[in-house]
Amino acid sequence: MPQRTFSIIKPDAVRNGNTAAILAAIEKAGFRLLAIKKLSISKEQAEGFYYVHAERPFFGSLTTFMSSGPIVPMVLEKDNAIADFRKLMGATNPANAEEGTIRKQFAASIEENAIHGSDAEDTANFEIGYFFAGYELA
Ligand code: 3AN
Repeated sequence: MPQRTFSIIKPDAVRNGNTAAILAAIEKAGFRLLAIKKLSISKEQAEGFYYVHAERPFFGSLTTFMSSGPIVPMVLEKDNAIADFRKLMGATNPANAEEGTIRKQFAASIEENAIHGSDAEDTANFEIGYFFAGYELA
């Protein structure tokens, strides 16, 4: 059964001109692009998205970074999409990311790490709903 996951190409990767290369890697790995857009979000909107991290020491800088420029949120579909996409992204810290992963190729640091991917089905549902209306996924 196809599963949906949610991803964001983060401001560092958009700024560095890596959007198309990252999308190509995602499609090559077998994910279908169900919906995609490009926009900038406010600090408050970034805080709403990352509310689960509100108590973490990096919350302030993470939400400043995520509101620092355009991002590309998208909904992806594939069998086992959530786990497979986490594998394709690589470790949160690019220094620990495996060869061939998106973060190994495109991320500079643990915070500016090029891409986001949902970590579970309930968070995927929340994150998809945060950025996309139902009619955009029809
Ligand atoms: P992942 O994105 O791999 O699921 P999470 O959910 O632990 O990682 O963290 C969410 C985001 O917060 C990361 N993508 C990264 O941008 C940032 N982050 C995580 N850990 C740190 C850290 N120790 N210092 C700075 N930023 C961090």
